[in-house]
This record gives sequence, structure tokens and C-alpha cells, in this order.
Amino acid sequence: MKHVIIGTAGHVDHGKTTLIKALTGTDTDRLKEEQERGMTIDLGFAALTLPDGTLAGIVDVPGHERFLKNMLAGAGGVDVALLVIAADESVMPQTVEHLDILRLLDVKNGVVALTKCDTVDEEWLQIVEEDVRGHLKDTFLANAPILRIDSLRGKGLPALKKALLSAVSRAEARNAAAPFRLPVDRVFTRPGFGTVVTGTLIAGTLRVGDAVEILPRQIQTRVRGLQSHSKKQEAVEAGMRVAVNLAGVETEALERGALLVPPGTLAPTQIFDATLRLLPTAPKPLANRTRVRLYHGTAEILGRVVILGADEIEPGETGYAQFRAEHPFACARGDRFVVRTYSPMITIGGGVVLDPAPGRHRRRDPAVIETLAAKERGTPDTLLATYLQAAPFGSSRKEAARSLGLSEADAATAAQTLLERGEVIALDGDRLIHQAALATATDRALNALFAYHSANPLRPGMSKEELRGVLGRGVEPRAFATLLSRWQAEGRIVVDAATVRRADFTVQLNPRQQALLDRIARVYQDAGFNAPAIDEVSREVSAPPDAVTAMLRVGQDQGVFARIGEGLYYHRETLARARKLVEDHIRQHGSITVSQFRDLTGSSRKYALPVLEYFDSIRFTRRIGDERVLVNPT
Ligand SMILES: Nc1nc2c(ncn2[C@@H]2O[C@H](COP(=O)(O)OP(=O)(O)OP(=O)(O)O)[C@@H](O)[C@H]2O)c(=O)[nH]1
Ligand SMILES: [Mg+2]
Repeated sequence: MKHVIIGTAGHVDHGKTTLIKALTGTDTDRLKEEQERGMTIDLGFAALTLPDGTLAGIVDVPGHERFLKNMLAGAGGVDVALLVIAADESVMPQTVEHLDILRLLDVKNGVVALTKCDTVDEEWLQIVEEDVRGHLKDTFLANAPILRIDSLRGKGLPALKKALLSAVSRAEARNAAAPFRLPVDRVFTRPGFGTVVTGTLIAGTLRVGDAVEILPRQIQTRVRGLQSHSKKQEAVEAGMRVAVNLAGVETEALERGALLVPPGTLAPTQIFDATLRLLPTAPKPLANRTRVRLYHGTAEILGRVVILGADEIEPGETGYAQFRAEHPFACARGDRFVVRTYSPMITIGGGVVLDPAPGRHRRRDPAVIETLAAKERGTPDTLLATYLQAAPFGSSRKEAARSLGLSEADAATAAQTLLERGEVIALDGDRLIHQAALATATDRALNALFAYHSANPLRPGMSKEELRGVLGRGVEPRAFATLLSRWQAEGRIVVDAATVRRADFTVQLNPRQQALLDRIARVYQDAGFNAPAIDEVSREVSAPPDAVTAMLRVGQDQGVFARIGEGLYYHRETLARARKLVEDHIRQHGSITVSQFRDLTGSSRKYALPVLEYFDSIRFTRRIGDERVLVNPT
């Protein structure tokens, strides 16, 4: 299922929260102060089921200028904008500012809701619609539908839902295969659970048990539990609202603006290179070393902008800049951000991160500008690195070159550079995997095995297919096999014919279990060819049938028993005798039939047939009509 976030936008009091309540039944103004003042202060959350059953997350933002910082914390995860404009007031300052922010963050889809239509007449409505169209010209909402709404009476809601569905279906799905990224927007404690953070998962998949690093503080922890819209989940995917219960972290270590990522995938930074576009409406050119407020993910970061290759950036122009922050934070190449002036707080522009960890530059150095231009275009190695970062199980060199539109020679050089830097690892001759992706896959596999061993202490290991399923959709069998042999070579796991176990795991029977296994083995030894049914064994050894079955499985893994058929086991000595009888008989007579075997063993057809079929299945004998011959007569 596709996961998307719909985010409200619009001027204060234009009816965003009322509209969300009318759509979903949820009052997103959950703070006492919000309810008293009838005004949204901080982000609110709800879920909307669209006409086709898609469950969209909703982020409701405050419209008041004073809380724009909170709006920015919500805007980072928005896929579809719901721009709310009150028909009685039409476009107002924060209508424009919110729209600017959504554009700077590269939101591509949306719908316009004209609320409070019940308070104006048709003539006025037409004037307002024209005004709105004029403001949306040249934006991603230029062709968006404008829906007339009266939230108090629920008028226009079905049409709005349809329009939202169509915008949602046009929205590009976020990459659930990339390393996960969760910008934190709330932190709280739940009695009995501990620390919980919430946010919009903007990339990747997060699972219970996953190792997590909290940036910029670099605190390592684990996911203890997950929820989305108050429902417990084992895994959550990009585009979902999520609540994460973190193991062993104090709430003091976290705040809005923190970022959760797989350990080691991003480093905190205080300086980055970027393209920076100034809005045409910015009041004046942006001068070198201006102190600004930068908004990235859910964080607000103060710092100075060093303009590269020029003295200033004019309104409406784009330039290169280096941002020098007053505190560490984390960002990645390609991330979008918004810039406001320090005081008064006016949104003046935004841009795209080109390099999250550059050195300091000489401002006028043409080589610096050239390098930044190359980074903006994407050099083969940055392209390949970005591509591999989003490939959780790596990619063949050919595949990578093809998807990036690189020549094989360029791709090979790029691969060499990344291999030498240790950023990428060659899994086998052809397959490359990003070290971050490998670390995540390794962690996930060992975790899954640990959980399996804990739940199944008597099983020798997890089936390979089950483990492959745990690792995620789209791990090809070949890539999986390569990963398994790598982990085996590193001494992390042991791979048997069909199962995988952690290298540090062995089946440990306690003395009582061992005694039970021995007693069961004796029962089977004594019974010989006429093996007992499980409930007979259960009576004989005075243990419940489940316990007998469990021990039979352990015994089977240890080679004490062979499973001949449903509920039918032979002791290995009995099986060896049967095998000898079959072999001798065939050598003397050329073949053996079920009734001959039955007579030889003094058993009944009930045993004779499954035993011979078992011999066929292990390719000891082969059936020809009613008779069996040896597969390997020599
Ligand atoms: N008549 C009428 N009143 C409406 C409608 N929608 C909202 N209102 C009223 O407008 C006022 C503001 O509504 P809110 O939903 O709080 O506005 P908001 O956009 O969420 O405001 P902020 O979050 O503070 O920016 C409330 O008194 C609502 O009852 C509508 O369709 N018709
Ligand atoms: Mg509101």
C-alpha cells in the first residue's frame, strides 16, 4: 500500500483544523492552550481514509506567523499539500509564505480548499477564485482543483476527498528501500514503555529490533516498539506517521529536530555546501556572512551563510553558499532546507545540500565553484554512492550503470573510487553494496536470528527462506546467498543445508529434556520396524504429545531419528537395518516390492510403503512400477 502524508497550509484562522476535523473526526488541536484560544500552536496529527481505502497521514500546521517554526517542522514530511484559504479573506500573508515554503521543499502535489463558503455570496466567490488562481500561477498548484467548502455543514467534503485521492495517487512514493530517516517532531514518555518519539518516516523501513542512531548526539539505541496512528506495527515504511519506543534512552537526550538513522550512515556536521535560491519577494539581497535561521527536517539551526563566488545573492536568483551552523546537526546530500532571516523572521529562500561535510573554501576560488557545479550535476561517484545507498542489498555494476545512465567505463572508475574510500564493498566479483546498507542488513539478520533462537531454543536454526523474508522485499536469491556466505566467512553465522543460525547459538537441552529425549529414543529402539504413533509414545514416556514432537524434532536434527512420514519416525538404527535388508534383497533378487519388504521386516503395509517412499526420496532406491531398484547399484 502507498503511504503518503497530507499537510495543511494556510493563513491563521482560515479553517484548517476545522476542515481536518470535518474530514476525519479528529480534533488536531490537542493542547489545552489551543482549545482555550481556538488557535493551533503546534503540529496536530490525524489519519484520513480515502475513497479507495488508502490511509493517509495528516499533519495539521498552525497558521499564525508566530508559530511558523512549528509549521516548518511539519512541512518537511509533506507529500500532498492541502492549501486552505478562507473565502471571506482570500489570500493572506501566511497563505503566500506557506506556499513559498512548500515550493522550496519541492512538494509537487496538492489541492486547494476554499473554506467558509457559507459566509459569502456567489459573486464574491468568483472574485476570490480568480484571486487565488492568480497567486497559484507558476506554482505546483497552478492546475490544482479549488474546492468550495463549508466545514461546519460538511458541504463539499466528498469532492475534496476525491480530489485528495487523485493528488495522492499522483504523488511519488517515498523510497522504502533506502536507509531509514526519521526527523523527530515530538518526544514524550509513556509509563511502562519509556521514551517515545514521533515523526514522519521520510525514507526507508524501520522494524522492531532495528539499531538506531540519534543524531546529532550520536546516541545508539534500539527500536523496542512501533506504532502508526495508535496501531502496533512490526515494521513501518516511508511516508507513514510513526511513534517509536526507544530502548534505554532518556527523553532528555532527545528533542524536536533530532534525526534517527541506521548507525553510522550519517555524521553530524556544522557546515555544508548548498545551492541557495532567494525568493523574488525577499526584501533585500542576501549579503555574505548574514546570520540566518535554517530549517531542515524538524530542526531549526542558527548560523551564517557564506556566499561563494559572489558578494551576495539577489532576490529571485540562485547561488552557491556554505552554511556554518552554531550547533551540530545532520543532513545528507540532496536534502532541501528553508532559510529565514534572523530578525525579523521572514522566509527568504531555501536550497539543496550539495555536500554535507566540506572543508572551508576560499570564497572566490573558481575551482571551488567548478566542484560545486559538478556536485550539483552529480559526478559519477556521487551518483553511484547515492544509488547504492538506496539499494539495501546492493546492485550489480551493470544494473547500476544502466539505471544511472553512466557508461560502463565511468561506472567502473566510480566504483573503484568508492571501493578505495571504503564507502562501498564488493560482495562478490560483480555486486557492490554500500557499507551502510551492508551494516543495516547484517544487523537486521543477526537480530532476526537472535529473536528466532530465543523463541525456538530447540530448533537448530531459522529456515533460509524465512530469513530472506525478514530481510525485506526484493532481496534477490543471489544477493542473499552472497550475503550469507559473507556472514559465514566472518564467523557471524553458520549456514546448513536449509537453515541458518547465529555462530554463538547451539541447541541446549536441560537435563530433564535430555532424559526425555533418551527415553523416547529407547521406546523407538524397542519398537523396531513397528514404530509407535506419537500419542502412544506420549503415554509410554508420560509426557504431553507436544513435548514428544519437540524432542523428536531435536532428535531428528541430531540424527537420532529419521522422519519417515506424517507423525512417523524411525530410530536411526532401525532405519539402518531396513536399509541393509533392502540393499541385500535387491542385490540377490534384482528388485524389491512393498509386500516383500513388509515380510522381511515383519511389519505391515502401513510402515512398509512410507519407508520405501522415504528411501526413494533420499535417492537410495528408485521405483519402477511396483518394484524398487538401487539408484547406485555399485
Ligand atoms: N462559517 C464557517 N466557519 C468556519 C469554517 N471553517 C472554519 N470556521 C471557523 O473559523 C474559525 C477558525 O477555524 P480553525 O479551524 O481553528 O482555523 P485554523 O486555520 O486551523 O487556524 P490556525 O490553526 O490557528 O491557523 C473557527 O471559529 C471555525 O469555527 C467554515 O467552513 N464555515
Ligand atoms: Mg488550526
